[in-house]
Amino acid sequence: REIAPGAVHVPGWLTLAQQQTLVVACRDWARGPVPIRHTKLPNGGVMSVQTVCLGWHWQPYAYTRTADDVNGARVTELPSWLVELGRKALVAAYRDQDPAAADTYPPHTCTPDTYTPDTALINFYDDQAKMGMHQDKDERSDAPVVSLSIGDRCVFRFGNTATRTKPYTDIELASGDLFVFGGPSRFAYHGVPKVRPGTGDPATGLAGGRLNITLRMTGLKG
Ligand code: MD5
Ligand code: FE
Repeated sequence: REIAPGAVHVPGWLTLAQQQTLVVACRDWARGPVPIRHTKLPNGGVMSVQTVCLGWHWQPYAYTRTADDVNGARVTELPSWLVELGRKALVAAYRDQDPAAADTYPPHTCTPDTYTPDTALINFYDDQAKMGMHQDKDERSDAPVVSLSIGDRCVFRFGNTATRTKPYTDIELASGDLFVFGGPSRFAYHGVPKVRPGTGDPATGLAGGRLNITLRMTGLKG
């Protein structure tokens, strides 16, 4: 389950009921006030995934409170039940895995008790969508990122902190899986080279595609 120091995969962590709740909530958040959209990059590119944000809006490559690149609206608040879910995720990935080392394992700046994510990025992948290798470094915090997957399976590529190329490890992520990226893995390169169409369970409420929810601490004030 520990793919690299601080990078912990917990397969099947979300119950079906939790996945259903998240799908319903994401459908609501996707409607607005900032509608889910393919993010336009400053270099003229357009991302193949569709994204909606809570708490802070990720406007490549900065966080803002209003979606100035979409419709100028203020983003939806991050609900406290997602903050609570993020803390439970750290318990499952870190504290439960090595109770003796407790909150010092692996080295990270947040215990589950102090983890206070203030943004969620919700990505929807259709059959063709992918995400190229990148680092998440727009946050001014090295607190862990919590990743929740729902729907179709995908290939998740976990790389290294030095280069966007090899060595990397390909991992299959399935519906309900939790992944926590903390400590020395927080700033590793990673991407999603492919989704596996038709591999999700319609009982989640997602008829097709893949949903990924990441909880993060931006380190920003205001
Ligand atoms: C996804 N999303 O499956 C992934 C899951 C993104 C993104 O990459 O930026 O929206 S989050 C994976 C992640 C986050 C932080 C660090 C690392 C991976 N890592 O060190 O590998 O849509
Ligand atoms: Fe990322």
